[in-house]
Amino acid sequence: MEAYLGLGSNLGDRWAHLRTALAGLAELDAGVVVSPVYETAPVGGPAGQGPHLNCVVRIDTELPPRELLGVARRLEDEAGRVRGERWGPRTLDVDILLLKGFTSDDPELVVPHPRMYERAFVLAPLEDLAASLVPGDWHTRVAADRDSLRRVGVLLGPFTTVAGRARQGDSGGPAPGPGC
Ligand code: GSY
Repeated sequence: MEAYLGLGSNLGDRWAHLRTALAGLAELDAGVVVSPVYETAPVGGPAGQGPHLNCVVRIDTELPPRELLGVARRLEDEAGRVRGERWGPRTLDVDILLLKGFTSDDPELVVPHPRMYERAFVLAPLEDLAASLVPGDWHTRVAADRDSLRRVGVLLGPFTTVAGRARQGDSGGPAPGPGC
């Protein structure tokens, strides 16, 4: 099944958390494609939080949705995520956004993700990966949000990075860590 996951981090070594999560997802299957990484202003939650790094990943997996959710939570736990304040700062978020051919309104796993179409930090990287999955009007609909994000680089590793539309100022990302 084709799955789209949103990754985010705004606590600790944000690049390392994203890289480790990607390595964990790459172990599931070879078919991992990752968008560029965006630095984004926090949406919701307490004031004073640092900016997030966000990207979207597409994987091709045989795992049933519930098991994929279990993997997402395990990766968050392994990043030392403390489940405290709602929408508070977090080392790692792994959100299931879309599963091709599957919808769910189970409160534990709502698919498509209930807030994804209001979030520029999801829509911008998702558009890089699969423009046809993103509503054409989002640039105007979530304009304020959209202005608060900028592309800051790419994650390097044993997966495909989608460059999207090249933009002046893209840094190419910081030096990769071990294994990436
Ligand atoms: O649901 C994702 C966690 N999250 C984020 C995020 O990943 N990025 C930004 N910019 N704001 C966020 N607010 C929440 S909650």
